[in-house]
Amino acid sequence: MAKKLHYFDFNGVAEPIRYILHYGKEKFEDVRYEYKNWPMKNLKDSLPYGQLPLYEEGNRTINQSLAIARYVATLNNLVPTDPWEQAVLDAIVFNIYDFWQKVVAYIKEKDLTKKQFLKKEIMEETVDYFFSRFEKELQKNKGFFVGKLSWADFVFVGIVEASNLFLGEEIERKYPNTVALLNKIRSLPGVKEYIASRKPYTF
Ligand SMILES: N[C@@H](CCC(=O)N[C@@H](CS)C(=O)NCC(=O)O)C(=O)O
Repeated sequence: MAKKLHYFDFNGVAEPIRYILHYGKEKFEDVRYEYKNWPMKNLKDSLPYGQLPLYEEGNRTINQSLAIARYVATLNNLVPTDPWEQAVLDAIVFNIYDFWQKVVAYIKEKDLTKKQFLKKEIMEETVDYFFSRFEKELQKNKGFFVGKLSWADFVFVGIVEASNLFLGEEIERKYPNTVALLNKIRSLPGVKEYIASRKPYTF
């Protein structure tokens, strides 16, 4: 069945999905829309909730980046079978997205003074609040979120990279377990070749 992932021409919330699909050596069409042309009314109106990403498989579609990431991860043995571990990872990805929502608020803010304030808050408080906790999880689980590679690791790395793109920072700098996980995911077979072939992202 033909697989297609529709998203913008930057990393954002779709990059973890792209990473998982490449890691799984899945054949898929990586459909990218130029953000500067958004909103493309016809496309937006055709989307179930007016937003991207959208994942297509044959004649079926799903939206919501985490649902898509979890689904493609399941196809590639990146979701544990143990229900407790599954719930632990669900909690982790929601924690990662709680952090991401702060970055989204910064991205969306149009008022420059407020935007500066949000960035200062993220860099001086929010990053440490979340990343000190993520570090503890990684430390106690052999460098992963549940002791072995899982979909949460991909979501984490993708969100760190997306945050860096929009903030113009390297938020992982002070967090050694995070840096190690980034390097691990980026050098996985499939992911490594994809990164080497990808155009640099700008925003
Ligand atoms: N909760 C959704 C959020 C999707 C979302 O915010 N998409 C943004 C890009 S990251 C979008 O489509 N923005 C354009 C718009 O809302 O018109 C998810 O995780 O997939």
